[in-house]
Parts: sequence; C-alpha cells; structure tokens
Amino acid sequence: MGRMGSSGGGAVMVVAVALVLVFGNALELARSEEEILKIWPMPAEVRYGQRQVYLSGEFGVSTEYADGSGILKDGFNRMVSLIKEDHVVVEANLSHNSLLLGLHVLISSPNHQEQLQYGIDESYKLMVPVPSPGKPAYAHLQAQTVYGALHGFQTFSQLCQFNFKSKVIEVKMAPWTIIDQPRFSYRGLLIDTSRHYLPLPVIKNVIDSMTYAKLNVLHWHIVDTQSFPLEIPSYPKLWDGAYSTSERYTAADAAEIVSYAQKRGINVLAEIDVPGHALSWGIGYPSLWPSKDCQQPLDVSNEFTFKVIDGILSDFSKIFKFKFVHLGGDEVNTSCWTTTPRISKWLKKKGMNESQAYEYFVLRAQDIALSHGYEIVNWEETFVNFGKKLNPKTIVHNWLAVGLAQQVVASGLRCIVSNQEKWYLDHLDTTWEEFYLNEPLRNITNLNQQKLVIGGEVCMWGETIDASDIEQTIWPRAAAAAERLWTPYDKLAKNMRQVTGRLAHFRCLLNQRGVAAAPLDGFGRSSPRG
Ligand code: CP6
Repeated sequence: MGRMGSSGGGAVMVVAVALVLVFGNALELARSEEEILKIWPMPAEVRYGQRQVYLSGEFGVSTEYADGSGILKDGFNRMVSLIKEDHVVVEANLSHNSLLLGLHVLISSPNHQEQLQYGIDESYKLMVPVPSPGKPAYAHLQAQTVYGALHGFQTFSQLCQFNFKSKVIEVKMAPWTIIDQPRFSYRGLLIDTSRHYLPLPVIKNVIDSMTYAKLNVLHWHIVDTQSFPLEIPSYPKLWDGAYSTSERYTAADAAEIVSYAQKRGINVLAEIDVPGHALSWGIGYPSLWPSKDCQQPLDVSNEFTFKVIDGILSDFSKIFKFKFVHLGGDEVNTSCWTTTPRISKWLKKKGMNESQAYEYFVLRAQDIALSHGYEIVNWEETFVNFGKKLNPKTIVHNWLAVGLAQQVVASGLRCIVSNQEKWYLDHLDTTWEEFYLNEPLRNITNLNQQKLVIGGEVCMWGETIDASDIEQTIWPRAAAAAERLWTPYDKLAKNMRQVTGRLAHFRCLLNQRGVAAAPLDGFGRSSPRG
C-alpha cells in the first residue's frame, strides 16, 4: 500500500477523497490482483477463483504418455520436491475438504519421441479444480510436448505453498485455469567457462535455476583467450590450454551437461569464438598463432587452422545436438596478420587486405559448421562488416548497438538480442528494471521482420565472476529479462511498482529453492544498495 503524501489545499483534498470513494475500490482490486498473481514469468492467460485446495499426501502424476526417457516423471518428482522446499509435510487427508489427488498430464503431440530442438511447442494449459467435499479430484495439465508440460510443472509449483499451521501443501484461489506459451522461442543465458572455470555442479545448478524462470537456451561460451577447458578428441592437445589439469571438462562431461539440460527443456548452444578470441588454442598447437609473440587472431594463412576448426565442430556435432552453433567473430584485431611477415606475404599473394581476410575466415568457418549440419550464430560485427555475404542461415547475435536488430531483420537475417547496456549481467550497475524494460522488438513494426527476432539472451561473462558469486550476479536480474521474453507484450506490467512485488516474491522463491539470488535493490553483488 502506498502512503499518501501531505496534501496541498483543502479543496484538492476534498476532490481527492471523492475520487478515492468513487474509484478506490476498483484501484484496490487492480492492485491486489497484481499482488496475488505471484507467478513468474506471468502466463499469457490466467483465471482464478477464491477457494482453497490441498495436495493429497499421495499427490502423484498420472498420464497415458509413454514416458520412455522418464522426462515427465523426473520433471514431476523435481516439481514435488520444489513444492515441499524440504519442509516436513503432514499428509493431507479427507478432512481437508478439497483434496487434489494428483496431476493428470495429457501430451497431445502425435510424435511421442519428440526431441528437444529450437522452435518446439512449449505451450501448456493447466487447470486446478475445486473438488467437492469428500470427492477428491485431479488437477489437469495439457501440453503438445513434454517440454511444454515441464513449464506447466513450474507454473503449478508456483501456485503451491506450504501452510505452516496445518503443515500441508495448499493452493489458494482455486479454481485455476492457465493457458500459456512463450512469446519468443529463444530465451538464453550465456555462461563463460574460459575466464573462470565453472565446476560441473555449478553449471547444473545454473541449468536448474533457468528452468524456474522458463529460460530455454544455455549459451556455453566454452573457450576464449584465457583458457581452453574442453577435451577435443580430434585435437587432444587443445585442452593443454586449460588453467590447470583439473580445471577441465571431458567430452563425456560436456555430453552429460547437454543431457542434463535437455531433460529440463534447455538446449545448449556451444561457442568457439573465432578468430579473435582463441589465443588459448595455441598452447597445445603453437602453429595456430601468427607468431610466438603475436598470438591472436588465429593464423588465417594456415590450412591447419581450418583443419582444427573442422575437428572441433566434428566433435561438437556428436555432443551438442542443438541445431545452432556459435562461431563468435567479434572483436577481431587483425594487426598480428599484417605485422607477421609470413602472413602479410600470404595476404599479398591472395590479393586480400586485412578486412577481406577477416571475412574469408568467418565465411570459411561458417561453411565448416554448415558441413556438420549446424546453422550458425555470429556476433554482430560479422553482420556490420559483411552484411548479406554471411550465409543466409546466419543468426546475428547483437551485443553492441541498441537497435541493431532492426537493421538485421530488415536485411532478412535472424537476430538474437543481447545489447550490452541492458542485458549484460557483468554490468553490475544495470538495474533489474533496465533488464525488464529492454524490448527486443523496439522499432520493428513489420510482422515478418518481427518473426526474425528469435529472442534474446542475458550474458554472464566470466572475467569478474566465478563459482562463488555467479548465482547472485545472474539472479534476480535474469528473471526480469525472462519475463520480457516469455510473457505476451500486452500482458507485461507497464507499471514498475506492480512488477516489483512479484519479482521480489520470485527472488524469495529462488532463495527458498537454494539459489543465491541477490536482493532486488542490491542489483549486482557488490554495487551499493539503494
Ligand atoms: N568476450 C568475448 C567478452 C566480450 C565479448 N566477447 C565482452 C565485451 C564487452 C563487454 C563484455 C563482454 N568478454 N569473447 C563481446 C561479445 Cl562490456
């Protein structure tokens, strides 16, 4: 409730009182609705009532779906433990009049073997009835795919709470009907394991926390200048570039991360950032460097460079099943190419200047990725420099200019929005409100062009964070972006006061689930609170 400030003249006061008498009730209702609907991100359509129902002690899942991979069952079990939050729950029984026996799940997709992939149907419909006294009933969840059902589980978990008096799990404001689907198909979070190694349990925790906010792509910026932690069987000396013998991922570890994420409805977008962010590759294979004292970008004149890229992407194709791979291409300073006599001679022979050589490199890397069945994501510099020469399957990843997406989609290419002023989590002074208000379709009015913006991504670059503080730097601000990417535009709260209460509640929920989300007013970890 807002407090009333001191009022000016008496007449103003009288009018104000009259207005409150006439409209006060309506305003009050509107506000309490926002306070009550503590679901994050806000679903597309929500209807609710005023009754209270309880989860039976035997609350279980029932379905006709042949859950061979166990995705549905495991998802349900994770949901139940999220709901219980480790409390000692007393089994609700028939003395609780409105008892929910379980959740009945209907998967309507004809293809039961549905693989997780970009663009799959993530919609769901959730109904929580009010059972009549003495006649327990089931809640119902319908989805086209198991991954839609997983989102439904997340929403259901947010309707439930532990009642500290009766010690049972209750759902208030039943009956509920929620019809939901994401606004954008690509809702990403970048992690960077080159600047700081992130242990596997940390990455798994990040994946779990993403599911709470319905994010669905983990962009794994695996290697960069600083270190090369991943085993590449085709070129086994590459991970000589790891920080240490233990700060590494085996190929099997990477496959395990992909499988862990997939089971939770999250695709993994693997990145190699070539040619400008690849110095660590040369620790094991020094011939990839222009020279011993000028070590990046990767040597454009050396066929071995492209052989190694081919080997990496060949190994990737066995592990990273997402249809996209990220080839970087940002921040390329070509001076090592011109100052190294061997390479400068090669450039002259080929009749290329530095910028043409950069283009040659990026396009050749694209061709290699295509040959392994991938579509390509590249950072925005490649679009700014080469425009329509990029393969038409390229997705341009915006990070610099606000408004770049408009130019990308006007040229017919697809775009992912991550502009650094708004969606860089390592910028500790960017507030959650700024994350929330960053609109991916800004100034894009043409419907066909809007469809080319496949979504957005918040970026947790690793230079200044590690396992000790990654969670509180990601959360709760990533959640603000997650609602922007999930909730229909016209349902997004325009009034930041209304959204604050809901996000504060979600942040508490993250804490209760063991995620070290920072307070809303503390933006990053170390920024002044204010
Ligand atoms: N590493 C790589 C980075 C960044 C980029 N690429 C980056 C640049 C500026 C800021 C934050 C991150 N650390 N490989 C740019 C896409 Cl402010």
